[in-house]
Amino acid sequence: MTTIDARDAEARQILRTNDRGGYTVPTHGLYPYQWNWDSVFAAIGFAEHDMGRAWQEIETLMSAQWPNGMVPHIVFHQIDPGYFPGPDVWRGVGPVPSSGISQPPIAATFVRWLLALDPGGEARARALYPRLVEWHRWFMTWRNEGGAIVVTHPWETGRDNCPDWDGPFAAIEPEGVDQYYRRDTTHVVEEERPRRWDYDRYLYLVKLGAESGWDEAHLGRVTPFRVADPTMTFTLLRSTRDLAAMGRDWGEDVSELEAWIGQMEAGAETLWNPAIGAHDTLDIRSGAHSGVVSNASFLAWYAGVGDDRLLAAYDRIMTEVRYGVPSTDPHHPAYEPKRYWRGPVWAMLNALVALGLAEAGHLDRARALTDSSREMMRENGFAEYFDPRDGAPAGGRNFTWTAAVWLAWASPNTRNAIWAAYI
Ligand code: 9WN
Repeated sequence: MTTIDARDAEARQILRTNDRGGYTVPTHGLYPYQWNWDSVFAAIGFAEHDMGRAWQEIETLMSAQWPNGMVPHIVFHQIDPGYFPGPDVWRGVGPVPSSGISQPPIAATFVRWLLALDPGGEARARALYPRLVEWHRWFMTWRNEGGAIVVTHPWETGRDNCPDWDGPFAAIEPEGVDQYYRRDTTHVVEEERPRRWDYDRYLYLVKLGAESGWDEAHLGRVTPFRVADPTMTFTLLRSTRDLAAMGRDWGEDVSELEAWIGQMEAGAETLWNPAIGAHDTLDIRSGAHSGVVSNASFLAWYAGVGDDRLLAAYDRIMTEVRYGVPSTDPHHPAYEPKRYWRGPVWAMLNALVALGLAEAGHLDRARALTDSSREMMRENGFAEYFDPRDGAPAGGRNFTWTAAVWLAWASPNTRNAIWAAYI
């Protein structure tokens, strides 16, 4: 039986091994570049033993910000043929080679946490502040549908192949996609990855964006894929609250941020689907809700808009699996417990759900989720994701964000003051 102490040491070692100098890769081989929200999780892991390195992780990410404010989802610092699609396919237009879409904007929240853990880092947080405001403004300008935040590619939500996209994807005929060779299935068995059907559509949407020079005004008009999403809406809402709190402390004018918060609170409500008792995605093109309860649905508490209406769905789903929170409701016909975002448990998402539950006063549930996640990682190590039936590890191994949330949240030896306040 692996002990908690042994896992602490292993988690630190994973962060060290995946460190490429100023930025961290999610895992060796499968993901050889800097990913946006992975890096932000890495930062909170580094904060356990190296605060300077924690700040640097987010600074490196933000240095890839585009002139229009967008912060890309992948930054291609050093070319690696082991990942597809690479920079030649994406054709990003920022200061560093990058993808052309963003990812869940959790950074402002984590910057506020780093500052709470390291008040001496105020100058670094202040330097990041205007860049974060610019990024949030990009979302509110280009991705704002009545206060709900939309994506133009599933990869943007970080929940690549969840069943929420099945409806909008069925309406897309991926014509004109050049022949391509996937690299992901050379690292991970096919059953744990998205299907070819999904990849054809992922690449169709990348091509559409790249050919437009990532012109958001143009894409907003022509793309067949425009879907309002709980991951984006809830993380941006939470991050904007944290950004406004920092700005207020520093005497900044935060009226624009406050207006965005009001808009997003209203927008979040448009994602509420009474048929499933949870927030889900809303396809702007067809007007249809997906009807899928996902782990992102339970980020409502983290966003400060979760109310007791959501508890029934949470309690039902958590009694159906040994390890929660499954990325797709096990009762949904599309549930697949080993296939990526169609069922498996993601520890880093659990960390945010647990914190939101605790902040909303649901302390027993927050502690139960923390305990079961700790057990899952202690037994099975730091995999990319886990099978909700038995915790079996799946996807990539030695994963940065899993190791990071172990250190910051799940390990009773090392958890930081943010989570320790409740759990
Ligand atoms: C595409 C790096 C990323 C995560 C995402 C996860 C996965 C990439 C892929 O890996 O996506 O961005 O190639 O499958 O879905 O959440 O940030 O860990």
